[in-house]
Amino acid sequence: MPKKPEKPTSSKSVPKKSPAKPNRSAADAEAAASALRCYNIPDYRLEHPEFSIATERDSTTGETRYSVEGDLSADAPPIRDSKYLSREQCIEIYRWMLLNRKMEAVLESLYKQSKVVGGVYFGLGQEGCSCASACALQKDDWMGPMIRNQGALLVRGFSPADIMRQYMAKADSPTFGRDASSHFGDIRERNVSAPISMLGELIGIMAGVCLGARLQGRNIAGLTYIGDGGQSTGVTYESLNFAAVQKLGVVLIVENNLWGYSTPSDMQFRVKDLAERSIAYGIPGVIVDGTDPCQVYDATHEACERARRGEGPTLIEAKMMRMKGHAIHDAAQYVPRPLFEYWQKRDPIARFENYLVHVKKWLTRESHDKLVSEVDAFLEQERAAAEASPMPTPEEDRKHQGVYCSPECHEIKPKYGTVEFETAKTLAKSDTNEGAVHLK
Ligand SMILES: Cc1ncc(C[n+]2csc(CCOP(=O)(O)OP(=O)(O)O)c2C)c(N)n1
Repeated sequence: MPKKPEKPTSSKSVPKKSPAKPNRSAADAEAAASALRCYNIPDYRLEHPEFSIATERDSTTGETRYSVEGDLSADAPPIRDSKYLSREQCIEIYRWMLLNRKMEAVLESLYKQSKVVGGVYFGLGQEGCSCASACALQKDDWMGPMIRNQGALLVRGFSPADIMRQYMAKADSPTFGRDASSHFGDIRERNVSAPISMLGELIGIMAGVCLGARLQGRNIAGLTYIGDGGQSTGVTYESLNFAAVQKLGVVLIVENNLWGYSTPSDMQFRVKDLAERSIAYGIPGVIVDGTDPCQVYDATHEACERARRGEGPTLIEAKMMRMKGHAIHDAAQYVPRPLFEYWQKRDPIARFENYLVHVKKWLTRESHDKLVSEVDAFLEQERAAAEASPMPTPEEDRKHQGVYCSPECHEIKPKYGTVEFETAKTLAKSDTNEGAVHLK
């Protein structure tokens, strides 16, 4: 039976409230706002830090300075046990994280030796998020990494030498020396779209990839990432809304690393948690500690499973801290030092090492140190190979036909066969897929 509409409340029946206190504290205002909020977002974190960045402008110099307001004294939380990861998988993720961090240290030293063409971007402090999320993908899924997700590129099958060659613009780098930094992918074998500089564009690409797979009769997960700054772009909204409406398997990790270049996240958005934005898209959202690989893996795994079941996108907010500047040229002097110290205690690699060696005892000190030496030795080989690679020559470069190639240059075959559209006639007779109808 339909519910009887409720009577509108007359203004007379509204109980009289005492007038709002002037100058109520920020905490009172926050509590009042929370009381109005009527949705809950699952939050896997084991701590809920409460601090914010205050902005001061120096009236004489006009310079902007930031300071932290709130309590930064808490010890780091433990790693949360994964619901899905085995001992071997945890050790594997740890190995990827080490490789990610140590490879970036090599890139920094190559840059300092003037061997890098252009800048270097780092994911320091974000390795757990990049590596654990990429580990949740299956072979048929897709990934659209951003510039800080070099760990995800490693997991998806690029070698450290590929990434080093790319930064050094070598002839045998993934883009043959045309692009420095990580603007490369592999749409044939590894299902990786290249990062796109225009922030937010990758979300639409991943939605399109998922739609393409749907039209060919399968649902896949399309994992991509966006920063706390980048998620403010219009294309982020448009793309995720499209994915939500079409139930496409986009898994969007919003890497809330507290800074978008030199702008603190407190100056970028008014919501408390960026995962709240999922409510407006009508999709599930979840908050994880981005420095805890088990939380990141579990949330991404669950989102990918939903995606593969055709249930649509998920927004995962991973909270963490960008532990270096935007790129190597940026000393991040605008970041208040206590904030670095707070997040240093939450270093994902140190905490995961402690978890594996001391909490779970899945690695002994010896087996841990052996793993670290193996990563070091592997990276040394990769560095030597990348440095030995030749620089491109004009003759060699011509073979690659320039930046824009003509249609006959090389064939891109449809990944899953040709798309079969339903016509209006056949549609009437058969169960057809909704995407194909829309395209007609
Ligand atoms: C649409 C668009 N606007 C501006 C830029 C310039 N830009 C490049 S990176 C960046 C900051 C991004 O910050 P965030 O999204 O938080 O990612 P983070 O660097 O912190 O990982 C900006 C503004 C861009 N690339 N694209």
